[in-house]
Order: sequence, then structure tokens, then C-alpha cells
Amino acid sequence: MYDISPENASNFVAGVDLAFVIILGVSVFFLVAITGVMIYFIRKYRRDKHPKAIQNEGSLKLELIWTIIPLLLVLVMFYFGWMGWKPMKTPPEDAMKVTAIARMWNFKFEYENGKLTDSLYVPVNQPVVLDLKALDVLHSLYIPAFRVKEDMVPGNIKQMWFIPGQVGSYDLFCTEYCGLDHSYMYTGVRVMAEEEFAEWMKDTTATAPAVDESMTPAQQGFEILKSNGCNACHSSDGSKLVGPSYRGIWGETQEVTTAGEKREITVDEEYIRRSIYDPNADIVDGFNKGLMLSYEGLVTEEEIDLIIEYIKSLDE
Ligand code: HEC
Ligand SMILES: [Cu+2]
Repeated sequence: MYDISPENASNFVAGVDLAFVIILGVSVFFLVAITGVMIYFIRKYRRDKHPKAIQNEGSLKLELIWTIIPLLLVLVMFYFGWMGWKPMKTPPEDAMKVTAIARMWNFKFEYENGKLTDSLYVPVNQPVVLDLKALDVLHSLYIPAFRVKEDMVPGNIKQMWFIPGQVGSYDLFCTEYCGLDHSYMYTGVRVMAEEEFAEWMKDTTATAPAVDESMTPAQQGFEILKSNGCNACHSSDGSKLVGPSYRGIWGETQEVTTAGEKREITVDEEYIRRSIYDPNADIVDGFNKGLMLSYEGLVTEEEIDLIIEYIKSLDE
């Protein structure tokens, strides 16, 4: 029953759908039956036929029936729910490992060879285990087509696993409200044929975001900001979002708080670099501490140089 069948997107589809259909079937049956009996009683016991109310003393037989039948029904629901859920908790030993990293407001996927991507790439018919890591607040990773969903809790690495059954593209998104731009926290799963996946995995040059050489450094910088989700908190037009705008900061003096002391600093290369790798070292006046997390290991030094070119270009 829980084996992968060729038409299913993952090995959990059959079990989850069976439990779902059983619960839905029982619910629809009772919706129709109870509504029907209600309407029938309204007619049967209407006032002109029964002008005088009577007191019923109860019936043991009825009490037993309406206790035992629902009990059996919920036990059946529990059984199928449990059978669909239990295999999700025991990932196979030989599964391929991927770390899923969530932060406000994007996902990153890190492979064992160091490859880092914005969407999840997996081979078909092979077990995959995701280590779920949340960097800031609660998130939840949901792949509806695979029937898998698991909370991502800061400081507590949970796991999720599945065997994709069909080559194709599926939705993947955050399903735990995690702040202003929660709704932008979606990406996809690409399930690839085995050889295609092996090719893709070998190509570690694709780790860096595909920067197009025909773009100016400033444009490349903007692409990097986009692909890291920086623009959810920073604008390019001077408007204040969760964080300060990139516009008009280059070379200016900024009021910041460093280790509790207010001071003035000039926005230069070193300051931008520190703002990205150690964002809580200097907190810009009027903004909150702890919202931006370090991008160390996620944004490279070279990428920061391109980001700096972009920030400079906004001042020309
Ligand atoms: C969750 C929201 C959020 C995200 C995402 C975010 N930042 Fe920030 N950022 C902030 C906040 C809030 C501040 C101001 C507080 C501080 O200085 O740490 C800030 C400050 C900065 C500053 C200093 C700006 C100044 O005017 O002095 C820079 C530069 C910066 N961020 C760059 C980035 C880059 C590059 C990224 C993406 C790789 C990014 N941020 C992602 C919230 C965010
Ligand atoms: Cu989220």
C-alpha cells in the first residue's frame, strides 16, 4: 500500500490519500445522514401533530449505539492516519542528504558536495532526507504533491524524507506564517532522471548564482540581492522597509549603535561587508537588531564586491 506506484509523485501519496478519502467519506456520509434525519424529524414531530411535549427517560440501547459506532469509526480513521504517517518518521539509512535552510524569507538547499541552490533538485526513485534548519523564526516546509510537511524550528534540526516517484516540477513553500513577506517564501522541487541529476550534481560551478557576464557589475550585484531575498527588507528607491534602503547610503555618514554606544560611521566597503557578515555589530538608527542574520557562507566576498557596485550605482 505504501510502495511507490508509478503514477504517484512520492512514496507517501498513497497512504496520505487513503486516510484522507476515508475521513472525507465518513464526514460526507454523516453530513448527509444527519441533515436528512433532522429534516425528517422537523416534519414528523411538528407542533400540530404533537402539541404536547413529553419527557424521554433515555435509552441504554441508543446510548450504546451512538458510543460504539463513532468509537469504531474514529479508531478506523486513526489506524489509517497512523499507517500513512508512521513511515514518514523513519528515513532509510542510505538516503541522499540535503540540508534545507530557511530564513526570513527564502529557502536554500545545501548538498553534501557544498552545492548551494534556491530550489530543491532531487533524483527520481531515490530516497532523500532533508535536514530542516531554521535560522531565525519558525518556518515550515511543505511539498503538497509529495504529501510532506514539517515545521522548521530554530535550534532544533528536524528531518523529512521522501522518494520522488515522477520526473517533474512541484511547488515547495513555507506554510508557517513567519512575518511580512511569508507569502514570498516559495520555490520548487525539480525531480530529475538519475543520469541528469548526477550530471547536475557534478557541476559545482553552478553553485554560484548564474551571473551573466554581459551584465554590468552593478546589474550582477542586483541579481545577487534578488536571489538572496535581500530585497524583502531593503528597497532601491529610498523607501524604508524592514531595513534601510540601499539608495543614498554610499559614502554617507550613518548613525549606528555599536555594542550599546552610539557612533557615526562612513558607509564604505568595509562597513557594507561587516553589515552582511555580522549585521548585528552596527545597528543603524531607527532599525531593529536581530532581524537581519549573517550571510557568511551564503554570500561570497566576490558577490559582496558586486553588491557594493550596485549600491554605488544608486548614487550616481
Ligand atoms: C529580514 C530582513 C533583512 C534581510 C533579508 C536582509 N537585511 Fe540587511 N538589514 C536589515 C535590517 C533590519 C538592517 C538594519 C539594522 C542593522 O544595521 O543590522 C539591515 C542593514 C543592512 C545594511 C546596512 C545598511 C545601512 O544603511 O547602513 C546592509 C548593507 C544590508 N543590510 C545588506 C543586506 C544584504 C546584502 C542582504 C541580503 C544578502 C540583506 N541585507 C538581507 C534587515 C534585513
Ligand atoms: Cu517562513
